[in-house]
Amino acid sequence: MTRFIHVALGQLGPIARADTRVQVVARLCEMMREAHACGAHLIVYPELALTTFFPRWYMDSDGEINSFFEREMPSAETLPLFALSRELGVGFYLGYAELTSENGRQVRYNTSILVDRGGTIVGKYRKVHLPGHYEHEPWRRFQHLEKRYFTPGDRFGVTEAFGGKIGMAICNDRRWAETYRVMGLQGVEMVLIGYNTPVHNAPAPAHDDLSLFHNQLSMQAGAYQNGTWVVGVAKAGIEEGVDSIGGSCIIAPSGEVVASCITKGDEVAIARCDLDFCALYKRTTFNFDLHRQPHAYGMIVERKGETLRADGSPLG
Ligand code: CDV
Repeated sequence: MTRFIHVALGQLGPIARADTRVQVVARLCEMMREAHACGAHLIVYPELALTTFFPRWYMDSDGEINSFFEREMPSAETLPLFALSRELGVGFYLGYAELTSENGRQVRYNTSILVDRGGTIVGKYRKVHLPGHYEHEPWRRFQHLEKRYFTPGDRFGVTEAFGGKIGMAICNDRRWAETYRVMGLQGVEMVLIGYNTPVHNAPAPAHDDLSLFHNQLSMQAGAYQNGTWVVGVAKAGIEEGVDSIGGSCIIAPSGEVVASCITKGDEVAIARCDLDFCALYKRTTFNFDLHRQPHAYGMIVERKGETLRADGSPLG
């Protein structure tokens, strides 16, 4: 039996600082309706899809910072998206800033959720690779304060949903081979990734002209080397004076792009993705059991209080 997911890219154009959650959710709902009309089962929205990309500003007051965060999901403002998901039978991936409490302390994460076709949250992921810096750096044209505003997540997992094994990552995660490989080792068949990537890279301006190329390069390599579909979705365009790349696309386990957005605004594009196509790569070129050589990679793992080599042998 062949397993297909009809996946829609739900690329967003800019969100202004003054835009309300209600306005943004209305845009997300409109795209979900369009995706449904095109036959989608799942729509993927970007990272931090409910607000402007606020880490570009230095803030000190908890009240101001927390105004960009969600205390619950669904919330009163996001409930219409969940209701529409249930009505249309379209699941979604949504990135947002999460404010929670752990041991009586407030903790902030850069989070994404996976919602099934019945409007129920079936997976949650917290961004592991947080880019940028902690303090105000006035030499930059704009700040990138993710390290200040977020605590890093601590794991990559795979959720059984939409008839397959679905993984999530967020923006900077897509540049790291480990992101795909850790989920690849769990048998992932589709990795969903939302991103906000300014064209200008302050610490490395020589890379500005390569920002779209590096986006594609990372995701195509991750797909091919792990025999998985990869769905990357941008918040694109000029937002509060900062230009961000588009380039949202769906990549097959062959590494080939099968659908992409062509604007830097709100745009839906769709592809029919055969999850069984992953097996062709997973059982041949990237048959991990047959061809990986973890003992040669110098990897060590912790298991039940013991430190072991990746092949399970004792370290000493
Ligand atoms: N939101 C991000 O994680 N952006 C980074 C930028 C700072 C390079 C990215 O990897 O696209």
